[in-house]
Amino acid sequence: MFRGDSAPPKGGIPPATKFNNWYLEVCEGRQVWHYVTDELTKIQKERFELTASPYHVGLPKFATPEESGSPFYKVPSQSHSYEEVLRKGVSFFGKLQTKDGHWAGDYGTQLLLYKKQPICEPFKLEILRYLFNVQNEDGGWGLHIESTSTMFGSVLNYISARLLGLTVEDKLLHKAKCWIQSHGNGSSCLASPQWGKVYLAILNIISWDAVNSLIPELILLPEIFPFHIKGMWSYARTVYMPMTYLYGIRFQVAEDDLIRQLRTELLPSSLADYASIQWSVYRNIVAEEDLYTPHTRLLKYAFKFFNAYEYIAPSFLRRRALARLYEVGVRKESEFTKYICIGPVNKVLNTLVTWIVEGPESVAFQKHLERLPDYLWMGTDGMKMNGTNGSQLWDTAFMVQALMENSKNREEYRDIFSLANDFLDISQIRVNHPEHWKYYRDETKGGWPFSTRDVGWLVADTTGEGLKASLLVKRHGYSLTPLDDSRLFDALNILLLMQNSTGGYATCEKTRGSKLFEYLNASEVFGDIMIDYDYVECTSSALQALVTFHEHYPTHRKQEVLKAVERATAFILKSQHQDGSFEGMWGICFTYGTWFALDGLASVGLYYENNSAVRKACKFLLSRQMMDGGWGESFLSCVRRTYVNHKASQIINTAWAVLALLGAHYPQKEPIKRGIDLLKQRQLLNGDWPQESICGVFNKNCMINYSNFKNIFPIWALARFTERYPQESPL
Ligand code: LAN
Repeated sequence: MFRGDSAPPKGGIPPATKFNNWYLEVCEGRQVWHYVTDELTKIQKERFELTASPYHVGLPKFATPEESGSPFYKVPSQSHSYEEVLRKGVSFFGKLQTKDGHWAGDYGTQLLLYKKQPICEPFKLEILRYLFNVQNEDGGWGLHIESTSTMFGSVLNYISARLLGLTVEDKLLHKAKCWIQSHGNGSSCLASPQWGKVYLAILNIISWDAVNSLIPELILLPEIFPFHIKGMWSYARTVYMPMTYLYGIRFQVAEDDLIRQLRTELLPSSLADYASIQWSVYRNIVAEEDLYTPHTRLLKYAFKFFNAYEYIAPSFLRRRALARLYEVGVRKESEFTKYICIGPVNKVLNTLVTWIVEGPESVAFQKHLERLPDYLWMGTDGMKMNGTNGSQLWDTAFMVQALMENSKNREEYRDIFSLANDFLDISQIRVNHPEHWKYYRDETKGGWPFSTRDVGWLVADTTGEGLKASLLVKRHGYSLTPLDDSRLFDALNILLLMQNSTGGYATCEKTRGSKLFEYLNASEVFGDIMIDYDYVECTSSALQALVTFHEHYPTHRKQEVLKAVERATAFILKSQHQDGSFEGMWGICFTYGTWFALDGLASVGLYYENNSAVRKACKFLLSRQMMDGGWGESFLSCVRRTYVNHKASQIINTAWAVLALLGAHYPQKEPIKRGIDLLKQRQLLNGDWPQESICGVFNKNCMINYSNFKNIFPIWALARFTERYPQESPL
């Protein structure tokens, strides 16, 4: 069962606010929640999402009388034909398309994403509801909603609840405090991993001396130096820079009563005398529950050296390093992303650094505050900070492709396509950031982001999916304003630029740094974060887009496109594991990777009948089919990097496996039909599908919720199936 979906939650925390008063407003992909207690004005009625809002907060808006007792429509659908299941699915999900053409959704992830900031009452209450909704039975919090308790999750969520006004007398907080005090082998909060220690130091609960050096001067090394931060993965680099800035100036909030109380609540009781704590002893201590990537020997030596260097760091060098960190990591990153920032972690750190450097009244700081709500999502389980400012482009591009495969009913979806095209249009990045190279940024013109254009970061595979979807709408004439050729050429240009020498594609940039960089991964909780690697998913999306582009424009940069296609195909084939599977890194896990790989290979004409790698991959999928006809993969597959069965089949895994088999032209209908039957059985009366286990992942160890996948992928699988087997009817 999906933990975040339990409302009323375990423990039965009642709704903190009136669900009817929550309204989502969207504009060019931007999603902002409002709490309105008065009658809506005319303008509000026009601006707010009157259909999607109640759905997202969990109101039974589309319920029929039988359903109304159950806020989550736990009533199976009674459809008789696959066609009917598909139609119901589309009709339901189609209604949730927002005014600007995308599908909004919950993108909750790590349980660390709350920070001290002025916050209004309904938001505060709903954040608290969420925190308690996802608290584990043992009182702690995990790294994500399905994880067992960790020090990182427990300490930061405990602090969040205290900052939001709860006292230690609160029963659930007391339990959390006991968890923290009884873990970490006597070190309690001091056994937090590096990022946790950084937050604790910022909040003045511990000293910066408990944190290993973050080496601000690294940024001053010549760019060709193998460990220059320019070579780091964009997401790691953008967090590292403001964090290192705060470390460099040893920033701490002023001590007050609350801070003093938090120190006594969180630090080990054996360390009663704060002034005499030997902080440096704790630098390398991490709770066993948290440790995923232990320090390498190289990192241990590096820390010894750099911790010693801290005592003699020349102040002129430190000043220069801090100035550069601020310029690249905070000022330009904020400007280029319209103050949204690449993700929630650097968003909050950059807001803080801007407050310190520019002051609370500064324009830059005010702009930062304006963009904080972009991350807050009001879900069925309360309010949370999303893992990015949404997954708008990603969901929309998939949905367009899913519906396109249903050729019989395509005409009926004209309005959906046309609106979605407006969104694809508005979200393509149209410019390169000024003097981007100075700030370690590459070209962006022509790319698509994962969420919204304002973020200004493109991703290789979101560019691929955005390009495919735009080309399909254009090909079928479903929009009066399809994208101009020049815009599509720009997207192609990005895809050609981003291919690595391996033939593979990474995420936001070409791979820059050496793999040796990973030896310096100090995060302790994440795997493979230091550089941008090649990924099967990114490569497959790019490959499919190149092929689709070439079908449209066979002569445009023909040789380059064909060469890129060939190299990407070779990369995918090389990535196959012995057992025939492909490991996915952004969804769970081998099912996800294998779907991407097989669709990629199918795009270049490699199918079951003519390719042994495809046959092997199909065999792998079939070996994982469960008794009930579905597929179910646990998030532990990503953590352990080997297939782990979920205890129950999952709608989304099933849809991926079915799509993969159909895409590969697997010749036998029966196993596929059993999967489709499962999707049919799980459909709810209103055409929705229930939220099951979490299905996204990043950095091996942290899961993330793609709430729209439960609709998009069953629809897509049904569309592909009914297209292939139009006469087929359910048993
Ligand atoms: C994402 C989300 C999208 C994802 C895909 C496009 C699906 C993938 O194919 C490429 C990588 C990418 C862009 C990706 C990278 C890492 C992200 C940004 C995330 C998983 C969303 C959140 C994560 C980010 C690092 C999380 C930051 C928050 C922390 C608490 C560490």
